[in-house]
Amino acid sequence: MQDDTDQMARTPEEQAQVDQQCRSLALYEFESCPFCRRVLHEIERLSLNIELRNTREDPSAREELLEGGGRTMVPCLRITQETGETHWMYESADIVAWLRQQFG
Ligand SMILES: N[C@@H](CCC(=O)N[C@@H](CS)C(=O)NCC(=O)O)C(=O)O
Repeated sequence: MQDDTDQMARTPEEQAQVDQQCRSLALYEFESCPFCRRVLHEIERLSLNIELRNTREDPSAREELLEGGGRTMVPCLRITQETGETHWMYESADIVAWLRQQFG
């Protein structure tokens, strides 16, 4: 049975499908941010291959976040919808809840 501490296990086919879905996502973050760590922990628990964009190490990531999301606050999850529309989700609790709903 899956609980909150177990890492999610999937068949290779299921994981490939999840990997495909994750290609439309990117997490803006940096390591020393405790809110980011909370989201990164959930990403690991759910075995998600999500691109990480470090806003402390990569000025272009910070610029993208500011231009797209309107704030430099991290964590922020960039979600590109099938329509091509981009949604910038701030707030670690909202991101964790959304990831669990999509992939949990
Ligand atoms: N309520 C937010 C707090 C996030 C937050 O305070 N992030 C800090 C880093 S730990 C930050 O990005 N500060 C810089 C800024 O707001 O531009 C959450 O839970 O995600």
